[in-house]
Amino acid sequence: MNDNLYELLRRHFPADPKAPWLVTPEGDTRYYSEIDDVTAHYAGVLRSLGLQAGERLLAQVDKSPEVLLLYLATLRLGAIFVPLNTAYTPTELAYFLNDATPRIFVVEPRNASVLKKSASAVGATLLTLGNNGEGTLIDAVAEADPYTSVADLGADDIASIIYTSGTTGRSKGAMLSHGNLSSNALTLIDLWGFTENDVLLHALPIYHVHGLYVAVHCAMLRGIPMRFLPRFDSDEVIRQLSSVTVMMGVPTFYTRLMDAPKFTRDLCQHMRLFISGSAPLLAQTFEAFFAHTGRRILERYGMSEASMIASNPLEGERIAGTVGFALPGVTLRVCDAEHRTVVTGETGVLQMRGPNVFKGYWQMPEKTASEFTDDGFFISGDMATMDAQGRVRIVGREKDLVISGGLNVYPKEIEDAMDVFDGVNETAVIGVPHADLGEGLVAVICPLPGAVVNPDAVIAQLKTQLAGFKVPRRIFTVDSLPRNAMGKVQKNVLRERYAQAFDS
Ligand code: MLC
Repeated sequence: MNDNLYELLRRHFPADPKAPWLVTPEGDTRYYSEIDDVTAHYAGVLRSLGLQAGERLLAQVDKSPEVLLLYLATLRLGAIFVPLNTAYTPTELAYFLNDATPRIFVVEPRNASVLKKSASAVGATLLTLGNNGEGTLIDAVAEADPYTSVADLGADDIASIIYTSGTTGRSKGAMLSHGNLSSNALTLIDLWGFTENDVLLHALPIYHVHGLYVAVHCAMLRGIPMRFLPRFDSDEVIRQLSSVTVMMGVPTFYTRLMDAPKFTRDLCQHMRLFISGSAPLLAQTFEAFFAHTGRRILERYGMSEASMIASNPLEGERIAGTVGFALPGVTLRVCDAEHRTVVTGETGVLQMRGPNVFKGYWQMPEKTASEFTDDGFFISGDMATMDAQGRVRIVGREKDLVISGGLNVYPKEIEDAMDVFDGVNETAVIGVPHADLGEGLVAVICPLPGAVVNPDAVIAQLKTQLAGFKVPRRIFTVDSLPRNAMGKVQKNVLRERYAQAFDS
């Protein structure tokens, strides 16, 4: 049997040639019946450029139907798709290029001249793909011989690498196999009760597991249409809502919708399901949404290393502040530092095992080994409790991590960048409550004696190096950072001190 995920998806394409796959707000409709032919042509182009099974295709491109076709073509060839956040700067991209050593790098036409040199430095062929379907990739399609087969793969072959920031400041590439992705998607379509009558609202970015895998695979395995928005925009979501039955989003989507005057209870009555993930859904958001719409958001829990892990039930009680139960086939346990399961209800580190759990970090065998227990459980780094029924509550993080608008940010990366700025002695970056983003980034800077640090200049300098979502929105200067007896910076003290930083 061929375990290529493309083959699984293709088996579920509807027989009706007019079954829509994607519909954009401009009314551009793509059909399931077109996918096989178009991806054969895309795959033909990629193959003619030398892309082989197991090699990487790196893509930093705006969301468009063509990007999904490129993803599917890469799967089809058996190559590895590596999507990157469009906010990454050339400095950040240089790291990903060196680490992933792709055969092909696909970029927006507007970025091609800047990135050409760094692509050729690692031997990658640069292709362009614009969000209006223009670029050298598309130009080449007309010439290419289509690749009409589907590479024969095993379940453990790698389909994709998703980069996650790391506690050491260095991004790690989580390797997800065809088996990881298919098992997860097959579980979710049943768990969340997808039927042929559903229509999915897709407003998420497609460079992370949430928008690319969870949303797209669920829709495609049921052969249902997606209303495909280039980005989240409350007005556009409200316009589309009457045409859809399921929405997936991060908590920010739900708070922004409630802030929009046109978002009414009536608009939501036909909706089958609102799903939230990627960041904690505050109990107050869950309650407010219920009061506003009469609908209880279904909160689920996941991460790049394991896609979806736990979910509140479709039928049965959805409890605010919990992420529900382990997905079928996934084993969860809450453990102490020695990896022993703690007493029911006590706090420990959440560990997991199952067909969804990734194959390790790209070219980091030691790091991979240190994140798995001897009996094969992945150590998530999230602190959790589990009740006697198996219901999980995430109560904190073992890692120094901030989640802003559904995007993970590791403070160490930003601290490392600022520590070498002129006049800076040391820095600490923290996340504090932010009404829109859940957590907002705050930097606390301790200047060198006699030096003056200008917050605006720090922000401007950071923006040249780091993606915008990693740049702190507030900067405070202090004479010294609070430390404990061991000399470690007490971030909890700083989080308390600056808890109101975004109140006004
Ligand atoms: C954008 N900005 C952010 C930000 N997104 N700042 C902090 N946190 C974020 N998440 C900044 C930009 O740099 C810019 O700054 C300004 O905000 C406006 O940019 P924008 O692009 O117009 O922002 P907006 O469209 O409002 O985007 C916000 C958002 C978006 C929340 C809608 O970030 C989003 O779609 N997030 C979803 C992320 C996601 O899919 N996560 C899944 C990860 S998978 P400036 O200074 O230039 O103005 C995962 C596993 C799992 O976690 O379980 O799902």
